[in-house]
Amino acid sequence: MGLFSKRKKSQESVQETLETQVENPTRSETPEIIAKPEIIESPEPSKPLGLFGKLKAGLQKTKDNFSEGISRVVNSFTKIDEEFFEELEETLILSDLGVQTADEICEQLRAEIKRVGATDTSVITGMLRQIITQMLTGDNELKLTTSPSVVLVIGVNGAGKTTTIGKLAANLRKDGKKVLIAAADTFRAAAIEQLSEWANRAEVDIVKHAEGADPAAVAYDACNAAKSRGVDVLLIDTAGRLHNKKHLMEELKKIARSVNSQLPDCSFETLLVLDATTGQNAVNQARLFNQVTAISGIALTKLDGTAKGGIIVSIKNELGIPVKLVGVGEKLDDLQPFVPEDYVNVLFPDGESGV
Ligand SMILES: Nc1nc2c(ncn2[C@@H]2O[C@H](COP(=O)(O)OP(=O)(O)O)[C@@H](O)[C@H]2O)c(=O)[nH]1
Ligand SMILES: [Mg+2]
Repeated sequence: MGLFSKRKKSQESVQETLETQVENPTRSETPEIIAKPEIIESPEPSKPLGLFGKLKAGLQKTKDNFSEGISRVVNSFTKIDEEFFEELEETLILSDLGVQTADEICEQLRAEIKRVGATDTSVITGMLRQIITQMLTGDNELKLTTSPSVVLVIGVNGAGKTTTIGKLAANLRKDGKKVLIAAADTFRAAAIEQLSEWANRAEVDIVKHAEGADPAAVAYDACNAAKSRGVDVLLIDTAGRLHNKKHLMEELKKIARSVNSQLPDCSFETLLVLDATTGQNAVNQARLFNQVTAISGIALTKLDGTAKGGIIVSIKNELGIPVKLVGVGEKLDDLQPFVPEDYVNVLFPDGESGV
């Protein structure tokens, strides 16, 4: 049983019509949305790590930052008082959970402490585990309930869309799914070539047109091909260099219309790819994109190169968009379904939980 299919439980298929998915109103034009990535260190030579091992290795910097900060606060206070909460909240903010989420976590913690009548800090880590797990849980799986299902992949240039599509295609194929990729980022010939290489590596088919072609036409052809070839999942790559919300919205609407006309009842995901190294800026990007189109899930890339993995919590808590996939490296097998319990277990390993 494969990595992606084994987590598939009974789930309602969200078959919203594509028209309603892209109907969010546009606002005034916004400044160009640009990712500001940190320098990523080259990946370590590969050892055979399991899925959890890879996640753990990928989250190492986040763990160092986050759990060591929490342990320091918990260990330096014996009593739970206002000063303790102030320190804790500051530590959560410094771990990239964002002000709003850090505040909400502390509020929930206060309520729980009151409920159980706790007075010393030994219970804190266990409570934090529970609160954060709960915040992250809900709708974490990609919905691929029809054949074909469609995943439209959006995000700013450099976020990791093309790479994520390649990895996802490989994972799904390993799970026994028939996958097709659509090269709807037609802006540069190099983008089409890059995606073709990933399709080769993942051993899946690709539908592409020439550079400068209409992305909606590529999507249209890809949907037809998906139907006629008995494809299970169609992954659509898009360009990330659109300069304003109106343009982006129109582009995505056109692509969605193509899909809707060819595969009217398909299971449809709009996956926003975010670069974790950009920290809270990624949360702002998600907010902007969500005004342009209804995002159904997030793929958070480059967790392996950053201590800012805490943003997973603020994305879910502040925007209500579930993280569904995490990228922990540049290789074909460096994409994982996001499992909240595993994430929390990496950040608070057993034995440090205080429970
Ligand atoms: N370390 C690391 N690098 C990644 C990850 N995902 C993508 N990248 C790198 O990010 C860069 C941009 O990726 P690309 O897929 O071309 O982004 P796109 O412009 O959104 O399509 C490439 O060099 C990728 O190898 C990841 O999870 N970890
Ligand atoms: Mg690309």
